[in-house]
Amino acid sequence: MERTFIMIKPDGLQRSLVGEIIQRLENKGFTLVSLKLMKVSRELAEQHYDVHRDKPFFGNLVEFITSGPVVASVWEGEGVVAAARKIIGTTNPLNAEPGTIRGDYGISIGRNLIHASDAVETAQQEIKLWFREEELVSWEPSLKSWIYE
Ligand code: D4T
Repeated sequence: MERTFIMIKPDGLQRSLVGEIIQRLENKGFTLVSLKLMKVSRELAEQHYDVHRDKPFFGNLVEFITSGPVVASVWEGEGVVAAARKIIGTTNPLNAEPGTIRGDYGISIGRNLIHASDAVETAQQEIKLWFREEELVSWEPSLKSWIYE
């Protein structure tokens, strides 16, 4: 089973969208493997966004992510990495399709509510960066046979 890393950013918390966002992922049928509310250190933020280190928006991005608490989570399911990106919508919320999280709730690219890993390999690296092995809980949802054929 594939796993992905999903983080609700400080704007998602300030706007009271934590429950709504988690609900959408649960409704789809994905399984929650770990969940924590945390204040992100500058070191972790810089490591997480390392690929963007040379971009002009890097400073603001790190400031933003460290500005308030985030909700970090790990989700499991068939094709969860790509599917979660679809549920979330394109990076710029103004262009994101209605029905996606960013499409329904966002306007600015710097306030796009949520992060999800962009590939299976990235997901593995991000889960390792944000969670200790013992924080990941493997469990078998009893509804599984009603979600998967
Ligand atoms: P994240 O990583 O937050 O899930 O977003 P995406 O995967 O959809 O988009 P990304 O990596 O290209 O961008 C990371 C993060 O930077 C912010 N950003 C991005 C920004 O503030 N200005 C910009 O011009 C871009 C491209 C938004 C998401």
